[in-house]
Amino acid sequence: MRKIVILTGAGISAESGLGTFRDAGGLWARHRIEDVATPEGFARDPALVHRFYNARRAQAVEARPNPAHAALARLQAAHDGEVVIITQNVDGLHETAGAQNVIHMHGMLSGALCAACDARWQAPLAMGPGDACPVCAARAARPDVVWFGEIPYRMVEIGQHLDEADVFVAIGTSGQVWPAAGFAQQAARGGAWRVEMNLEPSDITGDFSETRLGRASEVVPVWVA
Ligand code: BV8
Repeated sequence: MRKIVILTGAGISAESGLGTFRDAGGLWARHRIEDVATPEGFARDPALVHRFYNARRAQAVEARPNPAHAALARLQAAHDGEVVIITQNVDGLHETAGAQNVIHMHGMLSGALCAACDARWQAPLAMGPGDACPVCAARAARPDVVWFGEIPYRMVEIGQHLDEADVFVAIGTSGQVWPAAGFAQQAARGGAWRVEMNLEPSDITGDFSETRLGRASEVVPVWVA
């Protein structure tokens, strides 16, 4: 039974209306990474960071999965071997499309985290700098997302999946953010066939056995069929 390990990035949610990071006009075009996606940026201006994530959380709750998310959920349900979905995305569109056990290596917009005691809870639609932790009452609530300089979630589990993969697929990622950008190379060391599906060649196109260019909502359902 072939084990399929899939990594998704912002490109899979682009056709659901959620901005990518690096495309023209993308999220980073309007904000410096240092200001909105680092612990230092949060310490400097928590209100700005909460505004950045509140806007994305409001967009994410309105967004609907597209045919690419649906195709991956179908693959998980129909494939006789294991299908593991690892996402860099913090939206919940894979789950809304019916995918199971999605690994959110960069966290989720729907999660809140206490910077003081590490408690986690369901984030309200809008968070602010004065929000208190429901466990320790410290006014240290932050989005439960992994910022630059922080360690992504479930890396040991992810490494095992990459070592065991027979097929590794990357969908809608520019391959510019580590450690996700190194996953194809790790899968190659384990002998996996590697498929890249992206709108255009990425920084890591050379790490793949094949590249299928096009919009995820068209390319992914064709590959899953
Ligand atoms: C860490 C937070 C140590 C939530 C994000 C090695 C070398 C150089 C630098 C580093 C390195 N190792 C570590 C670093 C530092 C840093 C890093 O990588 N910096 C970069 C900028 C050079 N990495 C870290 O700090 C990471 N931590 O390494 O800790 C460690 C490591 C391992 C084990 C233990 C300890 C933490 C990184 C996490 C940062 N947080 N998000 C949020 O705000 O969302 S990253 C952010 O970028 C998102 O998660 C996003 O998903 C991610 C990657 O971007 P993409 O998903 O690829 O999106 P992008 O816009 O870039 O590309 C979209 C692609 O889709 C494009 O190619 C486009 O063509 C395509 N596309 C568009 N439309 C479509 C489409 N494709 C198909 N169909 C379409 N319709």
